[in-house]
Amino acid sequence: MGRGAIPIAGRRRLRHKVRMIHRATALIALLLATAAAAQPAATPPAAPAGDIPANFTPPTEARDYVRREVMIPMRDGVKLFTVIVIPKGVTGAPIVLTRTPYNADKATKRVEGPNGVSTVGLADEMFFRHGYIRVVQDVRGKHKSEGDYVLTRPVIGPLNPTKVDHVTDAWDTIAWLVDKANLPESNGKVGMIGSSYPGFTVVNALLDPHPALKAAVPESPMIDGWMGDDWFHYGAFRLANIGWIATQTGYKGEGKDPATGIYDQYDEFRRIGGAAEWARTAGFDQLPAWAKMVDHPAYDAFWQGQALDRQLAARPSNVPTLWEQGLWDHEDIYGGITAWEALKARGKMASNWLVLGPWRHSQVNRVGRELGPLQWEGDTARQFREQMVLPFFDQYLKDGPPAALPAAAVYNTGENRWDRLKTWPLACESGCPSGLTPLYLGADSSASFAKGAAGGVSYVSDPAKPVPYLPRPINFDDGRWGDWLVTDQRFVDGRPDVLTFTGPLLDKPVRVSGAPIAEIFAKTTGSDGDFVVKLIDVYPDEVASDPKMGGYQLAISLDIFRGRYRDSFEKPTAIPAGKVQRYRFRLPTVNHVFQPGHRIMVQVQSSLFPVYDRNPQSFVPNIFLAKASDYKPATVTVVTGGEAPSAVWLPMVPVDQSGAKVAP
Ligand code: PG9
Repeated sequence: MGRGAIPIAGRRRLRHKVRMIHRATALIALLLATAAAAQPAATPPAAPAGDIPANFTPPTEARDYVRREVMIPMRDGVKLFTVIVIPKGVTGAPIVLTRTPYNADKATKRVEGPNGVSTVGLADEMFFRHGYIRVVQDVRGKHKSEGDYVLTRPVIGPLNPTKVDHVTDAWDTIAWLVDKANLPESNGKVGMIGSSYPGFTVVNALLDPHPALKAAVPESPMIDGWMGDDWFHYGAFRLANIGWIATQTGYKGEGKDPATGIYDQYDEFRRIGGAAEWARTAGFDQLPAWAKMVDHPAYDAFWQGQALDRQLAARPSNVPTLWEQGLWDHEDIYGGITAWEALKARGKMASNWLVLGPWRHSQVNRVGRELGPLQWEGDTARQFREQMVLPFFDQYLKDGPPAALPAAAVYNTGENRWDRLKTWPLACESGCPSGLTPLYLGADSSASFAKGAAGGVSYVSDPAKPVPYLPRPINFDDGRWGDWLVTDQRFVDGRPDVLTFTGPLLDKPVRVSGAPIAEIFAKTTGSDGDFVVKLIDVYPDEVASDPKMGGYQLAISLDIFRGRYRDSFEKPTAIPAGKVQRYRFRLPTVNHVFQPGHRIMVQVQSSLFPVYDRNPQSFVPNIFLAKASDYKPATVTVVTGGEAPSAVWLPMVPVDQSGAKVAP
């Protein structure tokens, strides 16, 4: 037996031991495997996934509407983001289209719930209820639309060398919408509606309307940015809108107001010279739209070429159009009525109607029961939407019964009711039932229908202390912007730089219906200057039904005129020092009754700040670029009576010339 040899009995014992060891090992392995199966694998912890899914979509099954988002191709290949909201199950339905720079997605997604009326919002509620397809589109270059954005893009021509404008974009959009392959639910008829900028896009569509555009409702449309809408009034620049240029053109999507770190904007703008200085500090040198503004302070070809009333007169359409304008529209008080008048002058009254309501800017799309302290007979905005717009669209888009609208439905702000008029205005310089009646300003601070002896009243207008448009502090976002035109003017009555002319206590009603004309004869020690004229209804000392109205000075019409444009809007000239000049301008339209116990008042001043920029009162070629040292006090004398009788020419009409009521 060699080294290490084991005897047989020993080998058996050994084999037995080895078997026992194998069995034990297998048993341990089995136990370990069982234990392992019962325990989770010890893998490294996963990275947290977060609670927000990539796409959370609210359920849509319960919706009573279908919402589609489409990109509609324009003729140059650019695609415009368009939302289509369809009441579920409709067929053969008319389309109501709005083209906006204010975010189509948001406008059609107010609430993402089951009810279409809440999704489209208050102004569109009636369209939804009455089975209209609602379409809202982002204009080119804004929000989700492709292409370049140009602020209030002019029509193709000298100011727009491209092949597209809002006229072609509206045409291409309508062509796409009425193609059954794209929108089988439609009846092929389109109406357009929109307020302010979206009103401007409606008016553009009328310049070369697609045949399927059957009706249009431009609400407070921006028509002439220089003459009396958003940018200037008769040459005075509206600082109130300067920030909007950055919100609108500084960003493709939602914009932000420039923040300057000063709450009281009276101080903010008073600390600088011309608006260009402010704009520089706000970064506006990056904004082409601002550069254009600064390059065109006067009513030159740039502004004339964009004025849509001129465009409409040159190519009037036959599309039935219902024009809306607020009587206290604090942004676009000029355009709607001026456009309507341009079409009237072209003999287009059979297809154009006018509605003038007691509203601030765009209030037609909200609640219209009141404006500032003034209360109306019911919700006048709703009356407009449901009793005027809806029957109008029903007639032209659904072959409904005639809407039976009067030529002009004008709210009577003195008697608190709608006047339904066959003709408008009831008094004007020529071609109206009545002419204008001068209300003379007197050297004794009177306002009288009798001309007084020659005289004058003077005040010092100091650009260092401009007349505020609201009690200070003033911030355009302080909630008072929308109602400022109806602010009680007593807060400036008595200032040494505000002239107040007051008429006698009225013993019978005085009705005014049309546009008053301010005719101020004045001299100044400066070489430029502004004139602000307010036509005011002074309430009785006590008003039992509404005590806070006791003595209220309600401006029923007011505007500003930049003196350098007295002879020509296109070519401003310096005012010869000390020489009487005439400043004649039309004030915003009124339809009012001064009641017995009230008084008629006129106020004249030389600034309205900071809604409007200050006039340096020394002539400079471009007021945007004026330096702080250019701003100088001037003594202004308003000449009264005699050969140069300053007056406000009133569109006075007999009191019984009102029409029947529109049912509330
Ligand atoms: N008033 C605004 C605006 C319109 C057009 C140009 C500039 C401003 C608006 O409310 O849309």
